[in-house]
This record gives sequence, C-alpha cells and structure tokens, in this order.
Amino acid sequence: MATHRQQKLLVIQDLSCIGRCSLTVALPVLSCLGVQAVPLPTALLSAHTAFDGVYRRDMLEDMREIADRWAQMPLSFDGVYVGYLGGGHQLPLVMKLVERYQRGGARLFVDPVMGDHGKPYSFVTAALKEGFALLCKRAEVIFPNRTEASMLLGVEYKEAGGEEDILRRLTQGFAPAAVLTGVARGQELGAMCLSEGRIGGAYAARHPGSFPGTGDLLASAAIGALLRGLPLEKALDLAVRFVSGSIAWHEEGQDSRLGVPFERQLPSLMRDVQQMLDEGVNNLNG
Ligand code: PXL
Repeated sequence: MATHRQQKLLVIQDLSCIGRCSLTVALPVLSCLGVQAVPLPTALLSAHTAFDGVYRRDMLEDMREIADRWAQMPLSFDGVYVGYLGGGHQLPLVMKLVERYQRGGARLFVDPVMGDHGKPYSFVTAALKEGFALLCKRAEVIFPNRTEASMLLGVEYKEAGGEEDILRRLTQGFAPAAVLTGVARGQELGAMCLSEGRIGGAYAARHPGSFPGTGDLLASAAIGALLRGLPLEKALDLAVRFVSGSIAWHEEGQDSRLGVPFERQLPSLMRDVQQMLDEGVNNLNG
C-alpha cells in the first residue's frame, strides 16, 4: 500500500564508468530508497579522476538540448541534487534549471564536489568555486567535506577551525542546514550537521583505507531519506551506517580506487529506512 506520494529527484552530476561515484552510486541508492532519480549527466568519464589518463567528455551541449526539451514537457521535481560538475562554464545552465524547478517547488541539495584531503580535484577553477558558492546559497542542505568547506569559506584547509565553527559559518554564509562529512570521533568516522541552531552527528565504525565515492554514497542516502520524510539527523544516521557498512564489504587486495561494494549493503539500507519510517509513524501515534 502506498503511504506517501513517490518523490522525484533530478540528479545533476557526472557519469564515471569505472570507480563507483556520482551517478553510478546515486541512481541505485535513491532507487532503493524508493525515490525516482532522473539523471542529467554533466560529463562522461572512462573512470573517475583518481585514475590516470581518463577519457572525459563535457556534456554541456547535451545538457542544453535536454533542458530545452524538458522545458516543453509538463515536468516538475520534488528535489534537485547537484554534485560534480564538468566545470564553471556549466553554472549558468545549472542555475537556470535549479531556478526553473525551484519555482515549481523543488528542494535543492548541493554537494559542492571540489576536492578531498586538503586538495582540489583536477578541473576545479575559480569560476567553479564561485558557482558552487552561489548554488549553496540557494540550497536547503549542503554536504561539503572539510576541504570543500574551506574552499567555500575562503580559508586555508589547515586553518578552517573546529567542526562546529565550520558548520556555523556555513549556515551563516550559505544554506540553512549544513552537513560536514568525514568527521572523526575517537575510533569512529561520520558526519556532523547543523540545522535550526542544533548540532547533530552520526558516527560508525571506521575502516582502514580511503575510498573515492563515499561522499556520494553519504549524500545520496541522506538526500533520499530526507525526501522520504526523515529529519536531517535521522537521515544522516541512516547514511553514515550505510557508508560504514558498505566499506566493511571491501575485500583486501582490491584496488580501493574502484570504490566500495555498496551494492551488497543495499538490502540493509532498504530495511533500515523502512524501520526508521515505521518508528516515526509509531512515535506520532503513540
Ligand atoms: O566522488 C567525487 C567525484 C565525482 N566525480 C568524479 C570524480 C570524483 C572524485 O575524484 O573524479 C569524476
């Protein structure tokens, strides 16, 4: 029995064939959460950029044609999720689409994918940084890691300060709610959030190694859960557990650049979201 109207999310990010990130992560995760995900690829890559010598095609022309065709269709979205962009030159079109669908009531979620471990990704320019700053100002929730937060705030990575302070500055300067990913607490790893003046956090077992695409897994799961009606802290709890559980499936000896075997964790994600939704209904009834 359907208990809610199905949510439809426009996902604007790259399609990297190899490496489990962006669309190859977002689409299955959102589907498992019961959200219809509509992709708009910003770039086509043979593999994500942690690999050497990748083939990369910019999709701006195709995005323009698609956007024009969509303008002729009776189309609306419950949300728009912007992640990795092909470059700053795509910003005018992305902004136009965001404005178009926000006018129709879409909620905006932005993961300002620009770097990690204190370093910007290749293809990041001043125009891209400025564009992401503008997008974040229109968003309901943003999902930077510490590297991206310092780029948004215009401070050196090492001088970005404590997590709570970063989150406060992000909510003052950008979106009303912010999630900071990749936050360590003791032996655990997770994410912190600030929304309506309240700091929250979710942490789970930390596994050795570093894996690309975990930020995309976290944001996709959290955004899907938010669209299903869970509050931010619960959505984050679900997402952090899902990422940690996915990393636990990594087999020693596998190239970590291939990303984490999140596919094996999807059944748990589906069970967990249903359980959390049922608990919410029971709390309301009880
Ligand atoms: O997961 C972030 C990401 C997304 N898309 C591409 C990337 C990366 C990180 O390296 O290279 C193409």
